[in-house]
Amino acid sequence: MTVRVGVIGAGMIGQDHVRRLTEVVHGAEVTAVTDLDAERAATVAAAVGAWAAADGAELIGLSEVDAVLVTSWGPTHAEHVLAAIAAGKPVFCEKPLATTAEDCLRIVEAEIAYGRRLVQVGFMRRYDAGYRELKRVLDAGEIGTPLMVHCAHRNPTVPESYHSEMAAQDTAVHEIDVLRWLLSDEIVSAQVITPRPTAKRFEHLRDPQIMLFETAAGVRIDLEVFVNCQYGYDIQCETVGETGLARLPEPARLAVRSGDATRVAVPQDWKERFGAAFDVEFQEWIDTLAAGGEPTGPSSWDGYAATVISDAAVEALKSGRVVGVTMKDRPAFYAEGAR
Ligand code: NAD
Ligand code: ISE
Repeated sequence: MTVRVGVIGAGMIGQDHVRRLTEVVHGAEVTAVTDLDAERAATVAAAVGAWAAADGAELIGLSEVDAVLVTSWGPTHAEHVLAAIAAGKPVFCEKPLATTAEDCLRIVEAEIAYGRRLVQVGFMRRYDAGYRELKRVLDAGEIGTPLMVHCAHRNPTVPESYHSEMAAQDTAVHEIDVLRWLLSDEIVSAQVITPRPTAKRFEHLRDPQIMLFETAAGVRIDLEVFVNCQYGYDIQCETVGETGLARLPEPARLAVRSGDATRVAVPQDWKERFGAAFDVEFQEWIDTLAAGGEPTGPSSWDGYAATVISDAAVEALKSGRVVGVTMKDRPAFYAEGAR
């Protein structure tokens, strides 16, 4: 069975996912596209022989759309995800699930009321081969009980519209999700320290930031978020356990020896660094839907948790204090192995 996907938001990542669903993933077809910019929607739709819908509501209602992909701006996600649930259609939502904890909870409640998982959130790192290997090693107990995790999330530059809160909400949110998953643990507090700011930033931005998280089991995580590092898109993750250490591998790149030096290129953006992870993420999503199953990737609950924890980090940045994470109890619907 071919899964017919409607795409809401034909910007940078929306266009990349349209290409992926059309050229890389087996068993999928993009049948409709919409965007606030109607001309953009028409161009992207025409290139793949899809219908350019007037808006998200029309797209979700189309009988030619079996599943919905939301790649519009974050504040619009909740509206589209809730509409897809109301229509009983599976929906893949790029991160964040929603920009407020309240909206995330509305989605969680709507999905529970529907009685079946429909939502998957686009935390693609869970599909990266390196992170999967790291999880296998941790789960197998090969480095003993995890005690500390040292991470870095660096972007070469960010646009002027990127503000200090986005370091948690837009950037660190990937580590927040992947570390909850890697450690099978929950983050319970956040603190943010601000080193000397880089001169290579827009004046309004606090950059870099060091985020310190603690988990329920007492694991300490330090995360450097540095979004104007200049040299590349660099993701580091090292877990220290009682009997060893496991480090995320560097992406495979050719090593060029020339003169008296060895040069290995550093990826320049998330598309390059996580391209293969996105491919796996979408293939698995489509395969599950084609088989009539419920999505197995990051859930609405994971989307809610990530938003609550990044909100705590934002509060920690503003207050300079250690901020406790206040989260609802996890519903049985989302318990591990429940579905
Ligand atoms: P973008 O600005 O390039 O594209 C967003 C598009 O959505 C624009 O074309 C805009 O006109 C359209 N849009 C906005 N509201 C809409 C609505 N209500 N209905 C229809 N179209 C609408 O942004 P982007 O970089 O593509 O990011 C989109 C989303 O993807 C964001 O939530 C972002 O956080 C996420 N993202 C995820 C990753 C990742 O690593 N997983 C990377 C980049 C972006
Ligand atoms: C962007 O939205 C992403 O999701 C990237 O993975 C992240 O590195 C970047 O900082 C965000 O702005």
